Amino acid sequence: MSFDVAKFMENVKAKNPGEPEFHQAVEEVVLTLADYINANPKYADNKILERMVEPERVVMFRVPWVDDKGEIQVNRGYRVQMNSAIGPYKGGLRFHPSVTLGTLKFLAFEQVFKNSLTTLPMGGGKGGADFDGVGKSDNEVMRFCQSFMTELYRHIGPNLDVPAGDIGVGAREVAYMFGQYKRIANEFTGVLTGKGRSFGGSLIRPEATGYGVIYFAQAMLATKGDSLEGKTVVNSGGGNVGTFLIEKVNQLGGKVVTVGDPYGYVYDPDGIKGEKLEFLKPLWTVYRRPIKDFADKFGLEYREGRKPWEVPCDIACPTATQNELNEEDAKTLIKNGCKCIAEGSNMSSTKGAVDAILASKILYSPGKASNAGGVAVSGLEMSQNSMRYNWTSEEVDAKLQQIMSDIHETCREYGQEGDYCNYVKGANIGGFVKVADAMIAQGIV
Ligand code: 2IT
Repeated sequence: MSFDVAKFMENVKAKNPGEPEFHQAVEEVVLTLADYINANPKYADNKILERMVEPERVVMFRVPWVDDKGEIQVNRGYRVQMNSAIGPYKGGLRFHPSVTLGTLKFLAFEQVFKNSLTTLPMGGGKGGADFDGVGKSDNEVMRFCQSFMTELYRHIGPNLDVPAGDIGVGAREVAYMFGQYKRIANEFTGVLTGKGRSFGGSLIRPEATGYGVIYFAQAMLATKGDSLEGKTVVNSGGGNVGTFLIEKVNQLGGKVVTVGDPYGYVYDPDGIKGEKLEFLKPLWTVYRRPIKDFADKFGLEYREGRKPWEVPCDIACPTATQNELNEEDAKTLIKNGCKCIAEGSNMSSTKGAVDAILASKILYSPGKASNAGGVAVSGLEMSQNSMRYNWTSEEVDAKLQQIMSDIHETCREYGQEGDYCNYVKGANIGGFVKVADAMIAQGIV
């Protein structure tokens, strides 16, 4: 049975109307997998892709809560349990007004491949709500998180589904949700990751995604005999991923000259370091404040309504959200001499951008490979919780570095084409094989 991409995508679109991001994520994967699947007929015979695009389970629920004025608010909550062939569902929760079922299906689909690449036993899932934490008081956020968990708790568990943070869900939200789970389930267990240190969180989990992106970039550069030393890096996000990415670039002798938010970006030709970086770290993740505050505080240039990809650089790191880098941005980066793009956000680039970047043959890693450090350390947090033991920062960081290096090797194994490595193809095939073989072994379930 040969695999027909066009027909497959037609079915996916017909069955999942109004979910353009899900279509985009699936199409990218099936286009890069088609040759491999045709060369290995067991995958088409077993309808593996047809099964993988169908979530094992989706829950959608009402999240009612009362704001500080005493008014009733209603949000919509979700958990997409995409694939559990190789482990319990694992993936973040996103709280953002843009969240829809389609967004979470795309993220859950990506997560299946990413988690497989980490080498750890984790299936893929994603969840969240259309809740906007900006401008909400601590008590409002707590009440929302408690209401969200009051429904979600019956669908998750340490051997079933282990959520974590994502956009709009940081240490504070995870802690409130953990507290509510513990209270309702009457059990102290590692049911969420990204927890506080004093109740089962792992060292290096906050740093893991940003550090991991740079470890991956380092591995890509090393294939060209190059390093981060002396490099100029352009970065978009000022959240958890972006800030720790900046820290790692600084440690390795490079400099990061931009940080942004949906409204604009700050340009700092000297590089964001020292006191500036320490101010920046909690600005969004704790205080949910706009990036303009950063420019104002240090007298830096704020470029309103613009994106950082116009700044000439050696390396570009999108760390904000999906489709933040379009075809025009990609062409501008390449024209200005950018040699490496390492994605920190999930599906950072539009299809047009990916095509332009691949055609240029510069070093390019998709988010599912280079941002896997976050979920990898979540997997290590689960291991530590199960052992009732904590590793030191050095131990966790060493494991993170090893995992990023292993992911890089897997991408090369499946993506090397002569002296060029197509990391998109490598990550998709590498992530697919383990899950697909487990699904075949487990029968038609
Ligand atoms: O996109 C991601 O990999 C995450 N938001 C982290 C997921 C996790 O379970 O740590």
